[in-house]
Amino acid sequence: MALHVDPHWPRASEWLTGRHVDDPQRSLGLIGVPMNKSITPGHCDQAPAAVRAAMQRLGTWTGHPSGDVLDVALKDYGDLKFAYDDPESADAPLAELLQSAMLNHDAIALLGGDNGVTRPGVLGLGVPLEDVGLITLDAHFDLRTLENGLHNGNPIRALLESGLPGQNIIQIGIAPFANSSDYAEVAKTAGIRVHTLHTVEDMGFVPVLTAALFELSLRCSVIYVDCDVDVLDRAFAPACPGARPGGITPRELQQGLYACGRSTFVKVVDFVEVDPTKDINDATALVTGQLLLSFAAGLLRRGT
Ligand SMILES: [Mn+2]
Repeated sequence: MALHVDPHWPRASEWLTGRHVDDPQRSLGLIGVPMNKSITPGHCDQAPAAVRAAMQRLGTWTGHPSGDVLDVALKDYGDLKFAYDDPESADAPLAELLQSAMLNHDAIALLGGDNGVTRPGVLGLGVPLEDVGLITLDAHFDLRTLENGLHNGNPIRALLESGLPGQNIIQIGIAPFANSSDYAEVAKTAGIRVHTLHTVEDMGFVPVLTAALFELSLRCSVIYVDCDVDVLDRAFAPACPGARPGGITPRELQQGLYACGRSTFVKVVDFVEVDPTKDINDATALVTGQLLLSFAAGLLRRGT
């Protein structure tokens, strides 16, 4: 399909390929991590390409007084090279790229891949785990046992066992009828703070997230945000195998990512669990692109 060209309407895909204002205020690195080792086999390895392609159909104007995402210089590092079905093979190359990229940017976005990305993402920060805060925006605990090896259902369990203190983990958006009592107990015992969709309903998604960012900023030097797109209602995220009816809306999640972008503590965010082969009318690829743009929009108000 030939795209209409309008010099007065920059596309987010141009921003991805390096277009920005002459004197950008902020800088964001993007790394594709096409991990694909899910409990239910799928094709999350296709997500980085699908999301980048969908950004041809998104613009850069934020709608906020902060203006336009073209004020953020984005550098796309392409897709990480590793064996996509072997999560541990991502550890060393991701740590190396992440730590060098973090020196050059205000923040880094990891474009998964399935949720297995979160484990090497957190470990790859190169920061002692007792100083790392982790916020998951996710319908699931991701605390399954490690007996069948690493996969998309156990990254948080693996991080606990690697030494990430449970008190440093806040999970927001945990869905009813999508988890088990046993794993809820694992979260409780580990000291993880859990905000189910019931809490989110009562207090609002953005207020709960803002409080989590503030709390972790008091006792951690770095915050990692894991955005599992399946926290959205299934109607808005048909490409996420784990999404269920009753999830949050795209606007709530966009506002949440904007809040994460504003926090100077958030150094890395991941976007995971999109399987483009299950998408309908590119709805999920488009919303994931919007979430990346919302985080970048937040960067423009970072520290304010
Ligand atoms: Mn997840």
